[in-house]
Amino acid sequence: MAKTSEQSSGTIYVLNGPNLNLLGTREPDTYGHATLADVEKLCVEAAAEFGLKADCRQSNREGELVDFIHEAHAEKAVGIIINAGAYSHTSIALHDALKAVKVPAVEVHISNIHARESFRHHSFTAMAAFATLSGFGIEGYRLAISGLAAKIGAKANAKAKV
Ligand code: CA2
Repeated sequence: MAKTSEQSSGTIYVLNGPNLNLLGTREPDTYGHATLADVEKLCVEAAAEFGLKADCRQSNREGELVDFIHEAHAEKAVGIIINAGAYSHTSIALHDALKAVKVPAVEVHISNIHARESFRHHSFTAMAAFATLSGFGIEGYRLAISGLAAKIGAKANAKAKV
């Protein structure tokens, strides 16, 4: 059967790292009031506008995030959106996993990491991503999905309200 513009033509893995399960519960001045569930809903809706699915995962463990990246490759995901939290600034393992799988990746940070402490200014995961977004709040995830869709040639469907 022919695929309609409303049907899914691929899956994006949306990976959130340590402590992002706490979103909406503290530090609202830095991270806002939205919860991780709100972020994941936003991602599912944003992906659907391009006929894509969002498979959202969160882990506080570096190795599990590496496993998710491998899984994205094994499952032939069309892209990865990753906010590796503090592991962005420390994890060569996540950098290497992203480089190894060659799935196009966008790094997102809710806060502007360059306007914060100097230890947040470098990101290993950014070096393995084709683009980064930092400081747009949770809207950064929607922008990242839109940018990824453009990169892979996924078109917004007719009903999209972008
Ligand atoms: O701005 C971002 O998205 C960060 O990735 C968030 C990380 C931080 O280590 C990065 O430098 C920038 C921290 C995530 C912790 O999230 C919390 C959310 C609410 C309350 C406490 C922590």
